[in-house]
Amino acid sequence: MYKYKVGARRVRRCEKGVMRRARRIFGAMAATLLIAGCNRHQSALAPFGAEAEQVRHLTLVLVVGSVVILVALAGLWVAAVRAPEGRLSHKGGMRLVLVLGALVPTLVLFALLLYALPMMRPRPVSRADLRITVTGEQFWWRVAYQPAGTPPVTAANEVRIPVGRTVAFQLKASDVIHSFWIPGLAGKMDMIPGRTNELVVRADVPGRYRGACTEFCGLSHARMALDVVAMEPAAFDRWLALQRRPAAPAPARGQALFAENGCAGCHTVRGTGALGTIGPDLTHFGSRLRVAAGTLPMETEAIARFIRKPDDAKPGARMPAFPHLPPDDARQIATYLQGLQ
Ligand code: HEC
Ligand SMILES: [Cu+2]
Repeated sequence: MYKYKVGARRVRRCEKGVMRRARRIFGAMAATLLIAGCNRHQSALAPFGAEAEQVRHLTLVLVVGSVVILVALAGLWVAAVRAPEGRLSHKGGMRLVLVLGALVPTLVLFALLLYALPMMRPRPVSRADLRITVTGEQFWWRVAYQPAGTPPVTAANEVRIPVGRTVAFQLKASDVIHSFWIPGLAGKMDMIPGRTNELVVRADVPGRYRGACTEFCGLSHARMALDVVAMEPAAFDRWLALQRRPAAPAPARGQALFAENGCAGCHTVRGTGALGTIGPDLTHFGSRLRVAAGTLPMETEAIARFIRKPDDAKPGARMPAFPHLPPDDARQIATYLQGLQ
């Protein structure tokens, strides 16, 4: 009797423990969902473009559809278990397996195919539409805007697009396979060396968003992000005209240090003597939102540290370190680069 009581108490205590743990796990899951739901910056469920809206729509149809099927199957299972003995025949069971196991899935999949195929047709592009070539590099993005009838404008690590207009991304890679994904704008598209893939999109909601490389491309693959700015068309045209201009640096010691340290061998600053093309174009570096493909904030200290030791922020980065550069010189160069608006 005594033993039994202790056992019951223990069981009760154990049950309480299980309940507490379950509550904690459910709480954590709910919190994760809530946090994920708050991210409207980089989320396929918070579309700002027509193509991503289709992806979201299709996801919704699939999720609701599969829940309906799951509930119907559970209902069937309950009915089968509860059926009085003798009501169910083997033949009837086999017929049910044939219908639900072969006929219904065939019909459902065929209907889904008919429903989804038209969504895969890309939006038509005309000669007047803006083309933007984006080339994946280890571990950054080379960008060239090609508005119809005018020479291209080079930039890097950020794309700006006009809302309401068709934009055709021409996607390439220079070294290994990368993948271009702006979840709020469209689905993924691979960037393959020696090929040009086209991704046609239309942004509908102005704002600041984020994209990322989604094909493992090396050590700093996870530090290969992309700021995306969707702008009103008139503001976009003004912005592009400014990007087209050469740099207008204010006189700064940083400019001389930039030349002396050989940075110009890899970086272009149009309008100065810097013509390198191995690294990102820095002509309007200061107008970018972030540094080194979304890795660092646009702040003097962060840039100076990156210049001296790029590996600290981006392991495996294809930019040599300049550890011998006095920190103050690095700060001077950073200030000069930030001034390139
Ligand atoms: C051998 C070529 C090479 C040299 C020399 C070089 N860089 Fe770079 N630089 C790169 C590459 C490649 C990247 C891209 C790194 C990444 O993000 O993965 C880069 C990135 C940068 C960035 C970030 C650009 C952006 O769009 O956010 C800055 C700033 C920069 N370099 C400044 C300098 C300065 C200043 C010097 C000279 C002290 C220098 N670089 C010398 C190749 C070079
Ligand atoms: Cu990549």
